Amino acid sequence: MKNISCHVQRFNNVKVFVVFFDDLRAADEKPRGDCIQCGCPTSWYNFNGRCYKYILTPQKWFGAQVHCASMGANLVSIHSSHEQTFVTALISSFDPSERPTWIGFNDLFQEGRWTWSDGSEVNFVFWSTGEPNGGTGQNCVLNWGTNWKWIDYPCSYSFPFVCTLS
Ligand SMILES: [Ca+2]
Repeated sequence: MKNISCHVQRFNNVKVFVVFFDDLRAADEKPRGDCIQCGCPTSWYNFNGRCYKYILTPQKWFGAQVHCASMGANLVSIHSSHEQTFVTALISSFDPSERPTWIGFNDLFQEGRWTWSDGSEVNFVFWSTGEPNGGTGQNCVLNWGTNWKWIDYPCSYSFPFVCTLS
């Protein structure tokens, strides 16, 4: 019984894997194994050994982080252009309308000092032109669907988000 199918898709000229569920009711056979979900729990997706999950239900940034933490995860941290492309492809595959999506980047603790909520090193940024520009009024970061770059935004707005297992 096959309940998932995997497709290779090009996004910004980078080859990524996208998984589609054909029949979630057939879940008595665990959908793991030979593709992108390898090593990840059901409905999490693997990129370079980490597991990612897209959450469609909008939440404020703090609520999103708490939701991720309730699953032993954090809001996603992004460390390369390939990872940025994977996360964006994951979002697009679940949400064709490509709404902006919270990521774990923030300067909540010290204005202008951007950190990841999972504590990982900041070794890659993908700011949109002119960003960040919100000062103390905008301390959380969205992956913005128009060009899929990052903008700072007020943390009190609700958006979908991506979690990553630690
Ligand atoms: Ca700020």
